[in-house]
Amino acid sequence: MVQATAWSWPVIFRRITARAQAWYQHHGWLRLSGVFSTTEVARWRVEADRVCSQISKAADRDDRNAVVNSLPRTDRVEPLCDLSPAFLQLAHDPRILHLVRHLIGGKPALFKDKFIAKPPTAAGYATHQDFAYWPNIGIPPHQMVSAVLFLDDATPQSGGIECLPGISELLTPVGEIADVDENGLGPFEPVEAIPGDVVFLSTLVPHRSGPNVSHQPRRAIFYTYAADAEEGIYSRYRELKKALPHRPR
Ligand SMILES: O=C(O)CCC(=O)C(=O)O
Repeated sequence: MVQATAWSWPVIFRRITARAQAWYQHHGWLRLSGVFSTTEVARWRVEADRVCSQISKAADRDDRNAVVNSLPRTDRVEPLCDLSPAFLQLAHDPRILHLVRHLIGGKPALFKDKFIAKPPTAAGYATHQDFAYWPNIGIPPHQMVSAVLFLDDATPQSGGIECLPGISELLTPVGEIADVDENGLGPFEPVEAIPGDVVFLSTLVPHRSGPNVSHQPRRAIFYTYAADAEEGIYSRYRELKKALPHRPR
């Protein structure tokens, strides 16, 4: 069942309401329902399958599966847009850019792009704040946001994301790429979503997800944007990421 904590967002462009903005500021996450149509989502599923079959043959597969500070994950493709003109176009879809602009102010520039397939049995993610994973990027945390576009139902069973609301600072030492010690923290809010929904995650919201114990995949595309960023921020992050620690298999 999908929670009531979602704002519907008709296809006609509209500002995010003041209430929804206030929710985002306080909770660090926001779900907008019905941003994309079922037809659009159906096309993304086909495209995601194509990208995944291409990546399984690609020479750079290991780099794209690498996760900073963690074991690689074969169900993850990063970067994504260079493999798919459709997903590059989607990253610049006026609906997304319009919403992002309202949340972070300033002109959104794409900073990071990835696809997570999360098929049945795939593991979850430990509690972390994304900002801790981007040391030395030089952009204040409130000027960045991630938009998560769901291709499938995200539920507690399928490995949906859970967020800890009300946190506006790093819970780990500055400059250290570390996950959050969740002892004593809580409660987390499950962020359920259906295909076509977009969930925005602030860079400081502590979040985690469980394994996918359902029989369906929980596919999602993650685009991260920075407001009024310098030209070349996307390539600068890619260079930075190469130098960050990855755990060997
Ligand atoms: O897709 C998930 O289950 C969580 C992924 C996540 O939190 C991340 O990549 O930062």
